[in-house]
Amino acid sequence: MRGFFDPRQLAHAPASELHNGGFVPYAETPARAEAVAAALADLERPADRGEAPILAVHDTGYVEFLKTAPARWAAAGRPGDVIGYIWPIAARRPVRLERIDALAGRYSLDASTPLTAETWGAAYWSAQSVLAALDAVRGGDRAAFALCRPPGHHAGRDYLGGYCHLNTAAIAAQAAIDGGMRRVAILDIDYHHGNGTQDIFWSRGDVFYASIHADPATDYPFYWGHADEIGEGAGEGATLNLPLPQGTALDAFRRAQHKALAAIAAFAPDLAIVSFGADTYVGDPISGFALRTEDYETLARDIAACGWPVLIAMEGGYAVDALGANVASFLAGF
Ligand code: OKP
Ligand code: ZN
Repeated sequence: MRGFFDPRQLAHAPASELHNGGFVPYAETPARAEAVAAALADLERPADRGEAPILAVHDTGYVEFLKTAPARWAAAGRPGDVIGYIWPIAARRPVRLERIDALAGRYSLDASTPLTAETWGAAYWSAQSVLAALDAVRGGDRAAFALCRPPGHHAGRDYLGGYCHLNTAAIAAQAAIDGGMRRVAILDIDYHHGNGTQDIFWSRGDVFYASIHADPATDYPFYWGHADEIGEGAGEGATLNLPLPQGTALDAFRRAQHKALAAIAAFAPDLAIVSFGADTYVGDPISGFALRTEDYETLARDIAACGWPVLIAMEGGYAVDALGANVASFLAGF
């Protein structure tokens, strides 16, 4: 299977994140991507397909914010990485936002995703990696892998959060549709619910979003991912949430994935995009499921058996020492 990654994705390295009342080392490290790259032979560098496929999903003002916020932060005399502290919880009236702090709140979901001067470049190449993998599948490959880092599934049209800035799975889905595919399914099997992906396609009937994740009653992102969230308008029924309790191991996870695959099969997609997180691993430091390395191959075989072309986009996975083996196991299932 071809895989894509650009070393410029490594440059984003915030110092810390706000966690349980204090600043702790940032969990979404460059070492994660290095571990995956080391475990997979010959990842290819993506070509540059430009900003248009990014802007087909993301708001122009938001993209401008990602590019310029670090310089504005520095110009305001601030130390460290850009981080918001005030959020517009009510309706967003079109008020003029002048201060960097106002913008940081406007364009973010949480305070666990600081921006550095290198963030835009890393996110840009993460998006280019997923677009390159899409082209491999469009060219006839049964499956292709994008080592997306930073990850994408918490990022919405106009907000970052959960270590995510550009929604790579959504960018690939939109590019697939714009390239002539009629229906795309996204299967999100990261430990966390992909609130950004769900939000982007919430009212759309051409992109099916199915997610298996830790119950938002106990886990980030808390506000989204409940079973009764099913989409609306043309998208009603095109969102499927399968929350599972902490402690979930292979059997229950696999049963949930069978449900998701059956729903996707009924949707009859031209392409399946898998938002793959290995933070479902038993040894993950920030998560609570109990999958083992060999389980990823089993889950991948179940997906491959459905017969759709598959684009695999990397999301989370924070047990760095096991991450390469876990991703290799998943890819082996295809
Ligand atoms: C990203 B992905 C407070 C805890 C919040 C955010 C988790 C983001 C996971 N620092 N952590 O879905 O793997
Ligand atoms: Zn996750």
